[in-house]
Amino acid sequence: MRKTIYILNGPNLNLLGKREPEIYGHETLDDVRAACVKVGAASGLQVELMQSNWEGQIVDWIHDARDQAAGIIINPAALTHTSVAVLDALNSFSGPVIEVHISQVHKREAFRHHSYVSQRADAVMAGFGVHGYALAMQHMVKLLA
Ligand code: CA2
Repeated sequence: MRKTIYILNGPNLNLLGKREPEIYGHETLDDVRAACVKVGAASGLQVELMQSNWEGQIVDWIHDARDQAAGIIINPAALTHTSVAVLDALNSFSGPVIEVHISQVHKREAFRHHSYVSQRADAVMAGFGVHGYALAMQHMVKLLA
């Protein structure tokens, strides 16, 4: 059976490519999905990319990943900086977790410098633009090899 990677995206990332291109670029989540599917296909990994504006939905998907996914790539968006619930859910998942931020959060406002999710993440990407997702997929391939 092919392994599946969940790529989870938090609040407002549905606007990717449609607003604030100076920070987040012009590419959409569909473009991100296509790039990650391509990386996965070369290594026999399947990709499921989801986005929600609801914290509880992200938590539920992380719980689903316990049975359904070999690894999680997550851009928790604003929940990065606020959500103990997302951290607790990730702590219940035993596979590799990679945290992705499109922007270089450490160059931005101080409140973006702290991440609850980083306490669980096996790797963190920030400032690579949306290319960070495909890079995270490449690293996921290595972690699962
Ligand atoms: O840089 C990232 O990927 C962030 O996770 C994005 C979050 C922000 O709260 C984090 O501090 C860093 C915001 C996501 C909002 O996404 C938008 C995309 C396009 C237009 C408007 C919002």
